[in-house]
Amino acid sequence: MRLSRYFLPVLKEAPADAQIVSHQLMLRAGMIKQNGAGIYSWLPLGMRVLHKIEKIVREEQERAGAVELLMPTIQSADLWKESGRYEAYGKEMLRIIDRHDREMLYGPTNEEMITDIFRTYVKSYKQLPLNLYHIQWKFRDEVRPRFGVMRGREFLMKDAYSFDSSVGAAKQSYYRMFCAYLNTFTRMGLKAVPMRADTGPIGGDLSHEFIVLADTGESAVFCDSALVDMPAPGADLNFWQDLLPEVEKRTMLYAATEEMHDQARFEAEVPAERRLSARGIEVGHIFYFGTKYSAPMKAEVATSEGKNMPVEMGSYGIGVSRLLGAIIEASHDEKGVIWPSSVAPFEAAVLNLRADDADVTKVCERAYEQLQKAGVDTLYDDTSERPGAKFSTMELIGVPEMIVVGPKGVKAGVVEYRTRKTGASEEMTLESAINRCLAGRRG
Ligand code: 5CA
Repeated sequence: MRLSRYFLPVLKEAPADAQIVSHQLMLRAGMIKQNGAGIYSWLPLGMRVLHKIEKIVREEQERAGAVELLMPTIQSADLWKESGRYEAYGKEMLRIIDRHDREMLYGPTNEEMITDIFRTYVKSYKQLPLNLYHIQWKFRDEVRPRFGVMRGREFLMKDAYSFDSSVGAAKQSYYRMFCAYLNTFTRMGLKAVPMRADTGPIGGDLSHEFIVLADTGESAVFCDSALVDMPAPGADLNFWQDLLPEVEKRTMLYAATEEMHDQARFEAEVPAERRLSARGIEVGHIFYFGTKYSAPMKAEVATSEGKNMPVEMGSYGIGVSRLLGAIIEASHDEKGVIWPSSVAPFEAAVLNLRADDADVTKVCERAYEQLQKAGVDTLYDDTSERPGAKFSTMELIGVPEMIVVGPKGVKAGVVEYRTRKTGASEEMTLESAINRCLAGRRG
């Protein structure tokens, strides 16, 4: 992408009401624009990151056996009356009356709708296990929308729903998502710790939140630091074996959110030097709730004995739009965002320090073309801004790698290669700099 043709409205100052660094940086880097309380437009740069996060989420969902579909944002109240949640959900639900006086709502979650889809088509245990997911906008009329995309009213969620014919099988579905979540967040450069959690309005008796540790997190959390240091299961994990050992390795270590915390147990189970009390951002939440929806909504399957039973269910959410905020909270400095390559809006940048110099421009064009040919998402700053402003913008938006081309270097046959994370800069030939960008992207 040529910057001269792009739309990147960066700001010098963040609006005063942005309280946390991720919100300030997202506004300053021209990623989002607020349109109302807790409602945002995704400007081109923000949308790129959103898409990269979605892609990782999709790949890891599919690896764990989940199948994508897409349900609408607007739902009929009738389904929610069947499950008994229509009244119970309260003021967080945005209720709408259509022209025929039908009660509708903007979906805050999709347990009812997916249960309705399931009961229409699936009748036998032979069609199970099944896990269906979508990535769709949700609306929750939060009392206090704040911190930008962290607690929005309209936000993007990945929600998956599992269906099984026994409690044992349903637990394995839960464990598959548990492991998939660890892999997903690791690929985004995050350390997300699974913690026992309260189930709230979704319900059920088994639930974990995935928490990214950050000072600005909304919840207080307590855990064994060994859990933070434990690596994710990794892409080689066989999702179709018994995953209980993989899950237990983690759940045997103490970790709890404020609502579930038991100080006496914490002190008894965790050696003093490993007791971590911190703040955290909830980026994912998984639930096993058995027949809470399938029983009232009569989503039944025939068992091998020919009897009908309500299907065993779980649901699994990831805050896709919230993840942008969480990643920035975990990875930034005083100059701006430091994106991990996997989610960076652009993987590399080419900086032309003298757009009016034909030789410099020729080298830049070559660099841009070669990077693009190699499949590297590249932003080419071909504008005539001053060098200082160009560097500041690149640092603010956090492009991981940069090739800087100026007249002195071109005469000497070299360019400058810089990494955003360390700020380190080296002179080298254009070919070497391009190879470094390709290697950085793989690493
Ligand atoms: N139906 C279940 C699982 S699919 C569910 O809705 N779970 S949830 O309420 O915990 O939401 C799932 C994830 O969405 C949360 O872990 C969080 O990361 C994200 N989320 C929830 N509310 C908001 C919000 N107001 N703004 C941004 N992200 C949110």
